[in-house]
Amino acid sequence: MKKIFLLAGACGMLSCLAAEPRNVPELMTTAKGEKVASVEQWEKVRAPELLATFTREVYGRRVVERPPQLSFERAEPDEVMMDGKALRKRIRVNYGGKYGKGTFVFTAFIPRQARPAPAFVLICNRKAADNIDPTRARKSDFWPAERIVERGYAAIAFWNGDIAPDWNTGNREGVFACFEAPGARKGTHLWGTLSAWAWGASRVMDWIETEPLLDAKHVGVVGHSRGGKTALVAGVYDTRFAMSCSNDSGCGGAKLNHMDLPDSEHIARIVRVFPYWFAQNFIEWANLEEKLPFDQHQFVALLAPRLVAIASASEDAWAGPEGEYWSGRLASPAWELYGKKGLVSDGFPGADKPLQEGCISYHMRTGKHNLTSYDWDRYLDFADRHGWRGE
Ligand code: GTR
Repeated sequence: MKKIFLLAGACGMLSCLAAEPRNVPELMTTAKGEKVASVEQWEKVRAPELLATFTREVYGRRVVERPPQLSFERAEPDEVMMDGKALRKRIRVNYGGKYGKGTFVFTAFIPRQARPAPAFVLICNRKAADNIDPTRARKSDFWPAERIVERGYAAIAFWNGDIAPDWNTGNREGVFACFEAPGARKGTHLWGTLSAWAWGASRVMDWIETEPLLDAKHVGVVGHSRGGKTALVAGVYDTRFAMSCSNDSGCGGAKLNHMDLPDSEHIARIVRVFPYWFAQNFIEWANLEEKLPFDQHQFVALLAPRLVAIASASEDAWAGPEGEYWSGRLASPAWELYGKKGLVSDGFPGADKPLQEGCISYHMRTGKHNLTSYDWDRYLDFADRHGWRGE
């Protein structure tokens, strides 16, 4: 792959090798070659064009959004927990389609306060019993639910594997099996598993809209790694999410493919190991990064004018921190169309120097590939900053 690097200032291990992306596909030029100069042109022409591209080439076409057969019930009685600070709800989502029925249970810890609480929905891609334990006997920094509640937000979580297993089942399991005829995927660009997990987050959102203790206008969706890719997908395909938090999402998430970051994951590798995460068309783009006519800054831009938080970790070269940062930078013109600021920054920041001035937050935490309370605190700060607690 051709390397066109610009050496930037020598500050910090990653930034002294900092590259600037080159030959990145245009964000603000339509397929017909017109410059996008208004919100109307963006919303009517350019954004739909990009959404169609990402649906066809990367994440796949969903065969269902909110299914007609959808209901919620209490999986367990509500319980006051966390020393009286939270009301726990365990909700079972039941859904059905032409080919079968599905169900999953999620947990919500809602702060006991007078006004409806803003919320964060975690798409948990790690072992549920250890990381999103509804009894709180096991606590994990991956989902610091007590801390989230203490800061005035509801902590909601579900396990991605309950929506669709994280392996290639064709369409024999999970949500796919309810809505697709057996064998229907051949030669199509139907949704991959990332899109299916994001669909699960939207069903949780369906419930949030029915729950008077929650403020459905201020709900963020959070995910780490494969979940971080999913959090972007969730926000792009469901505009009810007011914030998408994409933690260490890398290739297929926030990382720009056009940046040649040799230690990071590339398309050839991700589609070899995880072909089922994506539309089958994405496989064809292996080793063609330089020729890709689209890139992830355009996908991030589809979240405008809502809030986006992109996070990296300093020892997570596999996810490509600079590539994650740059998709935020290059997505920013979409926010500017709305008279807002995107990612306000004059260069790739060092570790633990969060950038939160505009509507795109970026931070790189010192440490390894992980979601920690440091990251959560940045997401909560960002929501506070935008008045989510109504103060
Ligand atoms: C890796 C994969 C990454 C990332 C990660 C994870 O194996 O290459 O794209 O998603 O898994 O989800 O932890």
